[in-house]
Amino acid sequence: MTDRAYVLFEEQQRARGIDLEQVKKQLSSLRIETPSWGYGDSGTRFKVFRKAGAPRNAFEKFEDAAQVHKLTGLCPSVAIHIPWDHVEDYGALRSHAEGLGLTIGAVNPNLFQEEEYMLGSVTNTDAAVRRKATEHLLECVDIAKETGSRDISLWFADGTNYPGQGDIRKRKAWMHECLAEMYKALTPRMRMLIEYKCFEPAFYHTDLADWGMAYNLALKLGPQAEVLVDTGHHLQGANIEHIVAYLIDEKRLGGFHFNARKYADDDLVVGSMNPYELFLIFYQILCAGQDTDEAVRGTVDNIAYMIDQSHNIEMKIPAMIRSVLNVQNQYAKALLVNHAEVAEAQERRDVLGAEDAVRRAHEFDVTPLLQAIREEQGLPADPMKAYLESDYGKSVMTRGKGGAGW
Ligand code: LRH
Ligand code: MN
Ligand code: MN
Repeated sequence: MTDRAYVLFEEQQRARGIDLEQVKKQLSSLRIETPSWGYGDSGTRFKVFRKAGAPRNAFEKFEDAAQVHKLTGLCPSVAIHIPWDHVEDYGALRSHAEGLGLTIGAVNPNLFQEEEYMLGSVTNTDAAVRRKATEHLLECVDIAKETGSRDISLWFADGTNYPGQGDIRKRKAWMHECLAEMYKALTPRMRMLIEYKCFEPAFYHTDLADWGMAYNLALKLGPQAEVLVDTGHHLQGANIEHIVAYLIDEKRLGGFHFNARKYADDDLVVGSMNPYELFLIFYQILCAGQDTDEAVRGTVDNIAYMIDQSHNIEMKIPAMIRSVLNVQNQYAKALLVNHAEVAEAQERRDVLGAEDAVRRAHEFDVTPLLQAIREEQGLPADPMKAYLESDYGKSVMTRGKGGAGW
């Protein structure tokens, strides 16, 4: 590598005691799953702007996702959402994905769009509705078997809007009962990733409002149930990296849904507003990755990094490219933390020294490093530019308007 910027970067990092070969190895193994629903026409409750060229079905969503992987080398799997991505033959969808160099990732059941679920799905007072919801969960386990998916991500819109509207403790028991039935249907390699959200669409109480409730449920279900941290699902000021460190230490962090949190749930580009938070999340993960406890390291190795964004005004494929590049960027910066330096400062009880050792890593421009890696992997140095200069965006215009929404 003769690029001057990279030579300088290499010198600078070696002088700090950073093993760049190791950094490159870790960077090269980063995988970020993209969501099928991030490619289709989607939006907010106010308006969905229909875009020409939007994918019309699950097969076309995978074609768009393949572009993101082709240019970034980061996204070989795509999460699906059922029934948004319902197809007659999941084997055919799987072959289509594989033909594009992709695999089908997490299966996401949808328990929030049927009339019957207005007052809850797995927490509904009506046993017939809970049965219907459980059947859908079981259907998703079967789909996961066909698609070869390991993970089933569970997010529930369940909750109440007013005090007294529901019996909170009964709802808790019903949810546990339905999920325990689902748990029994899992194959040994499958995982249930349980997502929590502090509010919305219910505004008085959410049945799984925070990581503690999701963790408690996972504990009760068994070792194949883990917690999924959606970065958009916290109250302002929540220290997400603390939650991450805690869950890894308890060996129950299953994965992430990345997006940008401007209020609570939203679907804006991850890293666009608070990249330092993302960096600090990765810093905690990397700290845990050095743990002497093999089980903690095993948890770290199995974290599923996923994007959960439904872009409204953005161009879908470029927005997804931007998102995964932002994640890669912050991960690269976190890899530059000198952990020995932090430990020494902690030992000296040097508060500012420790903070400085962490923050300094964030201040490096990692562009030369990422470009070097992309060059080594035969990828475009600037994936966004490469996409915008490609004809793919134009070629999908034959699809016309009226694509698949969510
Ligand atoms: C709603 C939500 C949730 C799910 C996704 C499909 O909050 O964003 O995070 O994972 O829809
Ligand atoms: Mn989510
Ligand atoms: Mn969400």
